[in-house]
Amino acid sequence: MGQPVEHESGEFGEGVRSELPPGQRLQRGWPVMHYGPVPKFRPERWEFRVFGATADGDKRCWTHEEFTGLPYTSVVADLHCVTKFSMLGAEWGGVPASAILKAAPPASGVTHVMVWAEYGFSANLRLSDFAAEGTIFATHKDGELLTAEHGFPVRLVVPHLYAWKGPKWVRGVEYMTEDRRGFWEERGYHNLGDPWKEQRYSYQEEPGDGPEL
Ligand SMILES: Nc1nc2c(c(=O)[nH]1)N[C@H]1C(S)=C(S)[C@@H](COP(=O)(O)O)O[C@H]1N2
Ligand SMILES: [Mo]
Repeated sequence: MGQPVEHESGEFGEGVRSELPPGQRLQRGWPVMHYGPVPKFRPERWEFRVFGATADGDKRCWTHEEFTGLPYTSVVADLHCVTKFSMLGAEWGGVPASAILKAAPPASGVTHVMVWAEYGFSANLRLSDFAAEGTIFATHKDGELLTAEHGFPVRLVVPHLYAWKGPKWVRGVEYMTEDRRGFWEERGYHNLGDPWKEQRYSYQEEPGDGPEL
């Protein structure tokens, strides 16, 4: 499968090894990669919304101040861009997706979520991928607040999927009782996006991997 990569000692701690998924190459530094402009953060207008099929049928809304008061954790994760470069070993700090699920429980029929960002950018995820242990709404990277171009104030990181599944500038989560394609999933990218299976493009999808295109 992937080629083993050994980091210079000290960079990520002694003996830490990451692996590159098939077809990926290691990128030094941290490029900025997204479609469209970088949004301006307006704290008085910003809110984080959970809507759709919630357990009690109500929407849930957090101001920026409230959001930063949610449970905080950190996750070391790699970021694999489908254009074939990978950044390894960032430490992301923020609110685990599991904390959102706990604060705003989904209805029992929820199978997928749509994560919404500024300008209507979106990414769909299976509920199981969203609820996975490493999935985190990151506010910090390597101990510092995110920069605007990397998603300030909040970006999603889904360590086990390609990076487009993690919107920067997230504004909300929609609970869904059936799957629907997000921004890149409608535009030729794979509905599931597992880098270890090289699920890059929608033409690779097998029956059951996603809704009809
Ligand atoms: N809102 C938004 N988030 C996005 C994207 C985008 O176009 N818009 N691109 C994704 C892709 S393809 C990648 S590789 C990562 C890149 O994150 P970075 O700029 O912090 O390296 O952001 C992801 N999140
Ligand atoms: Mo990407």
